[in-house]
Amino acid sequence: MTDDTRIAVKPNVLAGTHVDASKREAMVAAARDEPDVFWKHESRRVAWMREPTRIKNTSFTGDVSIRWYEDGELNASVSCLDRHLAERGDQVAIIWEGDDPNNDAKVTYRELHERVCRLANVLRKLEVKKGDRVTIYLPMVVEAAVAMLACARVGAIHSVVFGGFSAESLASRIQDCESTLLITADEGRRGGRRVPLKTNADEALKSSPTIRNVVVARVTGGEVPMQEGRDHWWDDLCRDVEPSCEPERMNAEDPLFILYTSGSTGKPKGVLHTTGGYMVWASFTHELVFDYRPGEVYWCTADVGWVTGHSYIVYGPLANGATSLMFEGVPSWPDNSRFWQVIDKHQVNIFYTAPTAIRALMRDGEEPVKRTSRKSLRILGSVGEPINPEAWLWYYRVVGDERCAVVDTWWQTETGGLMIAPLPGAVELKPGSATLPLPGVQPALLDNDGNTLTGPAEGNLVITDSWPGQMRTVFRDHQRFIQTYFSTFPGVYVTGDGARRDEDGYYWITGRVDDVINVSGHRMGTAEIESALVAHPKVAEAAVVGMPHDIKGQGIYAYVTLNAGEEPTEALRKELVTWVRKEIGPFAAPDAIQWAPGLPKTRSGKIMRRILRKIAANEVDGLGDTSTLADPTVVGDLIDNRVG
Ligand code: 6R9
Repeated sequence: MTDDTRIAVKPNVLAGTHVDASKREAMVAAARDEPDVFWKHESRRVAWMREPTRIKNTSFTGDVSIRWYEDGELNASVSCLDRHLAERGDQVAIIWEGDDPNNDAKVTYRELHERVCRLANVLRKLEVKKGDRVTIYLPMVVEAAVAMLACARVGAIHSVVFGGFSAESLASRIQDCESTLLITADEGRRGGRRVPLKTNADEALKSSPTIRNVVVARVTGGEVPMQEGRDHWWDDLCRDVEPSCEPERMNAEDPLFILYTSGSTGKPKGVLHTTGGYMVWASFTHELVFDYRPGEVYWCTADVGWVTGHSYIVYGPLANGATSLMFEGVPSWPDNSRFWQVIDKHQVNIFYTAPTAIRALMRDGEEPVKRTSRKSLRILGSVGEPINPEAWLWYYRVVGDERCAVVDTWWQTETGGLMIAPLPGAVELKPGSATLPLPGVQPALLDNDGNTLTGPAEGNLVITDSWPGQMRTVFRDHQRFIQTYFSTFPGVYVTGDGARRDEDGYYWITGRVDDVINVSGHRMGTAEIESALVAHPKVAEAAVVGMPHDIKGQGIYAYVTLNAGEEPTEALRKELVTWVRKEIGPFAAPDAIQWAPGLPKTRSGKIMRRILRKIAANEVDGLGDTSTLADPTVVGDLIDNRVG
């Protein structure tokens, strides 16, 4: 595969495409040269209670201040619900497909509006006020979208915690933002198994004193303990309130949500998104990149616990009046044809998933795909990690029958929405490349000294000016925001990713340049896994790096030094894996643990991760300079005892 491999999208897929190549060029120029005019125009995508007159007011230097539409007022739930009622109240807003293939449901915009209003009234009754934080710990059920929108309606800031996180991870996320209310469920369902959400929540609540009320959705009907006065069943509460609810007037810069995400150091950061700019960006990118047309069925397979679920299951599609499919299950259950069966069952037109899922399904060959029709499909999206050209081509050929555009979308929790991605019909595709920046996105590549690279080059991917969906701050820690994103290279937003730009200006994301790893699209800081490991009483020290993994993209490789006198046994290895699952969540379980009597450190005590990454990847010939190590002999021992 070379950079010249180009794929032009078949015209029949694109009849009536919103944006063609020349329109795209014009949009890119307008957004760059006259951002106030361009983004004033695009602001019409959301329903304002007070139209903004001040559009862009941003600075990437000094104290870093990002404000968009700052005198506008709106409520995100009105943009997603109320304003659709007249025109498409009876259109399906959410198709819910259960873990069990015989279990599904359709919720119209009118029904969704009523469910959101009822829960919003419940929140008000439980004294949740504008600016309060509400933590949401739910499986992939319609209630998750209802809960997010109900928070938005009363002006509460939601913090969704992925249902795969452990009690400990949930507790630390509640503590950091001091939520006063938790919304959870009895249990979740995934791949035929049950996930004990309420039990985990109860465990977390032992160390979460700020929570006054817990609203529990009945999902499986499983028996769970309810604490009198604190825990309430969702259905009981919603029965006794009005089906309509006055939305809170929010300033465009009032917070909409917090989403915790991993960085290279410290505990996860509370990424804060505000209302106006985020909603415009979610709507704009969803319509352009997925070429969304009224009446189409759109399916994003992400979990609402990640940013992709926020922007591309809930806010973007609903702002655009789309029919958004929400899937409770997994691609491999009851069998590995499930995705394609769901596509046929609900006549899905646009499908958006992660490379890790594609790679896992590829392994099972074409038959599970080919036994389904998939005729309804028009656009295929990819997100979460770099997609290798082989997986891209399989997606294009086998899933899309060479008929559908594949849109590889690069973005981050911090960016709120898609940043680098093709507009189908306007941009020719290259397998493995996220292609070109969207209108309003100004990427650049810098070398390690901060010099801007021109033409074809590889370097640190930065964004030189603000876009409406950008995160505004780290919740209650603006200094950390500045430090993390604007200090390595002053004056630009540092993404933490590396990228290559080819002769045609196409971007090829090469992966993280920091200590963040991406396992099956789950983003984790190596520091988080290390601190979980050293919390074990037998562990003295740990260093975690990513290693290449065929399906997951990256696997977790941990070097562990035990306390003096502890025996490195197989049983202890298993115990440590279980320990990390419990501390963080099942997805953070190490794939390999190597016992390391010593770690390669510089004389100042800094672990040389470059070396550990090479050993984990079994690239021991190119270890580079090890002369600055305090004790170079540890390297030989580590190489000899490599695992796997
Ligand atoms: C949306 C999301 C962000 C990190 C990002 C990058 C990686 C996401 C990608 C991609 C290559 C793509 N990433 N999409 N890498 N190509 N299309 O995933 O957000 O969980 O914050 O992760 O994921 O490394 O920096 P988040």
